[in-house]
Amino acid sequence: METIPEKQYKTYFSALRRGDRHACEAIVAGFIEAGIGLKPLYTELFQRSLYDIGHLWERNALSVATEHLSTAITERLMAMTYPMLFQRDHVNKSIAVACVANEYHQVGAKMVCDLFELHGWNGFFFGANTPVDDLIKFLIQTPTDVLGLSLSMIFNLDQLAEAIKRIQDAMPHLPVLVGGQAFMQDVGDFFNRFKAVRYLSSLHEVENFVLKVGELGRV
Ligand code: B12
Repeated sequence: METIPEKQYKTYFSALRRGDRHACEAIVAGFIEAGIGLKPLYTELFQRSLYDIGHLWERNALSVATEHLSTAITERLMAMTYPMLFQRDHVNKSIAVACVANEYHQVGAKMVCDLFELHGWNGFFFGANTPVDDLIKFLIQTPTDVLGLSLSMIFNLDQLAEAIKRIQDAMPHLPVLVGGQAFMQDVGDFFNRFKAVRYLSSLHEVENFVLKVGELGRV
């Protein structure tokens, strides 16, 4: 099963909106049972529904409480995919994924980390608002092959630039992936300021990256 039928999306969205976790779980369990891939489940169900929640929230058509509840339910539902994630052999590569300080949107970052794990990588997911000093300490103690940094809010762009500068000063050869909705806006000369920083706009591009690394045997 490779896509989510529109009718089932609507049923799911309506359950999510009213905070009916059990109905959402039953729908997701049905998709997993039917052999849905991780990418369509994450993008066509979870991401799409959170974007739709965001649109309603922006128009004051639903409350902050409903948005929080929908996000919390989604994060729980993502855990249902764990049996899918660890079926493949390990490939002896690892990725760390984090959001920089003051960046609280962590769901997309988690999806990216999970997709690497699906392909046999070891994933270290730090989540929202990660202090850069602590991240650097971790990366020195536990070398990883790639670092992923997620940015949703353009007002955190300077935080991200500062974090990348400090990380690359400490680990000049660590490849850095960036992504998130902030990059859909004008980020000025952001990418000219760094070497080895790559923007991937979707889980599809993330998967192509992982497959390419697999073919080349190196990042
Ligand atoms: C949930 C949510 C929150 C939650 C987040 C909680 C959590 N646990 O993550 C909370 C309540 C904290 C929050 C706060 C705020 N939010 Co908010 N939030 C959302 C909402 C509804 C969903 C976010 C989400 O999970 N999306 C789903 C994920 C899967 O999508 P994604 O992040 O785009 O990730 C995908 C890609 O971008 C990419 N990707 C993401 N990260 C990475 C990293 C790498 C390395 C790579 C390669 C790829 C990649 O892959 C992912 C999978 O496809 C969005 C609506 C929306 N459009 O997303 C608003 C939204 C992002 N928020 C918004 C706003 C305004 C805010 C606040 C400023 C509100 C306020 N006044 O306080 C604060 C800012 C907080 C902060 N400093 O970070 C606006 C941003 C508008 C704008 N253009 O800047 C949005 C778009 C809502 C809206 N329509 O107005 N929010």
